[in-house]
Amino acid sequence: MGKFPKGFLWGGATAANQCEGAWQADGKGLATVDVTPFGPDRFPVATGYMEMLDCDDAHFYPSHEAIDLYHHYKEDIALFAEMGFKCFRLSIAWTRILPNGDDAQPNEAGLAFYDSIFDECHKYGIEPLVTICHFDTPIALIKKYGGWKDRRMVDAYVHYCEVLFDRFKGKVKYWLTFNEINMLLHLSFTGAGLVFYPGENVEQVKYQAAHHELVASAKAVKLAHEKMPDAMVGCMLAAGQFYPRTCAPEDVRAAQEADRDNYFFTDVQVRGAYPVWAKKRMERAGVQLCTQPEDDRTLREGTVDFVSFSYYSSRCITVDKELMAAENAEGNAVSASVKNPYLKASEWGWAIDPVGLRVTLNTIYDRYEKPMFIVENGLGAVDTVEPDGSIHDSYRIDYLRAHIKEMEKAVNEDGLPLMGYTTWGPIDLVSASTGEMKKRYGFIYVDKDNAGNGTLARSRKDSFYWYKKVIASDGEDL
Ligand code: BGP
Repeated sequence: MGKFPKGFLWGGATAANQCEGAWQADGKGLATVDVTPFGPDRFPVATGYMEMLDCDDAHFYPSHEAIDLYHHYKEDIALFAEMGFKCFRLSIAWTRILPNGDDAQPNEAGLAFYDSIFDECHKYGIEPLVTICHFDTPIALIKKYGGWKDRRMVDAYVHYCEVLFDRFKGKVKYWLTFNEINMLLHLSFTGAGLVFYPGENVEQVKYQAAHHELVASAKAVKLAHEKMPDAMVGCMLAAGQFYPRTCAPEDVRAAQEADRDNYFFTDVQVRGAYPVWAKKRMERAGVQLCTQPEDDRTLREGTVDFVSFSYYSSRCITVDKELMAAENAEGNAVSASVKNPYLKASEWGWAIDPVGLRVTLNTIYDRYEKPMFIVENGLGAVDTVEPDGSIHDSYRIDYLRAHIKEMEKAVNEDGLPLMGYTTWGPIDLVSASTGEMKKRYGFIYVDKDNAGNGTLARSRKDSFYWYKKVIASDGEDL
């Protein structure tokens, strides 16, 4: 007697670039992450990306080895199976399949690698959930086109999808078109391989790129349905409700507008058209979207089957400029926000808000009335290995337990349709925002440090045994 619907997909989620390593193995080409260094200049936000693309050896690039899942996948999937995973969310590295992003012939070694991964999953009855593009635009396409600002990226992506669908139909039923598509507006290089040239209207470039990704996503959904009638294709949003810092109507309005940064993309992916406010927003920013006559129809015909999202925290917004300036002084936040005085935060300053997960689930359902899937949730924390090798990560268990409780209420008290729950980084991996190893999310510890040292040995943390119990009892035994 579990607390979740039959077939609920419990599991964990990863991204190729944060765990596979083997950055040049078996014909793989370069992607954005391979030239994203460790340290403060990880996310260049001004112009001048181009010189980064030469992959200067003076830097340390965490994704080059990562946790070497490329050579450890059997061991790692066996550990997921031991926890009782029903689902493993992973991404396919575009440049393992098409090293230049748009090669006519795919790289057989890359395809074979994912074949083995899927076979290994099915051996244990684990359903793969595949993100087609997770923060790894091919460098060759950036050099050629400047990333997603160029319309030709749509064809390259659709060609890539065609290769994947033809090869993996029958092995993969659940697909996501772009990871955290809304991050394009904030982490433009990571999200969409965007390179800005001096004098360009940054907003114009971002929204144009967004349009191309939306068209590409819609085409992928349609193609997936044509090639795999059983397929379920979802969008993927970095979610987390924006709260007004006070009940001043101006703060409430500011929060509504901030939330729209999230829903800009999903509104199109779920409803099949731009909402009116989005058009006005672009107009105000001086954006003139360059479109093709068939785009409206493409967007309409390519709506997703479900809405998936990551949830780590909620955010607070205010119109109080001084407060905003004071709290965002370091300028390293993904999107500007202020502290919520009612919430504690992680060591990396991310507010911990389990109730916010229930709020977010309800907001998304009210807006779309589609099945939902929580495909990322978790606590990034520093773990201590005891002399006997054990790792007592009660803080991680507390975080996840509190979130699962709220998710359960959303399902049983609010009646929301939830397909599954995959925690972020079930095995420690490289952090996307910082490049660190010490920001760990895993149930499985990996012996590797920020400088890349370590044996890569895997070991079970306390949370490993806890999550196994949660899955076995279908959420009953928390
Ligand atoms: C999401 C990304 C993931 C992941 C996660 C945790 O934004 O989809 O790739 O890394 O955040 O973030 P971080 O690794 O920065 O702690």
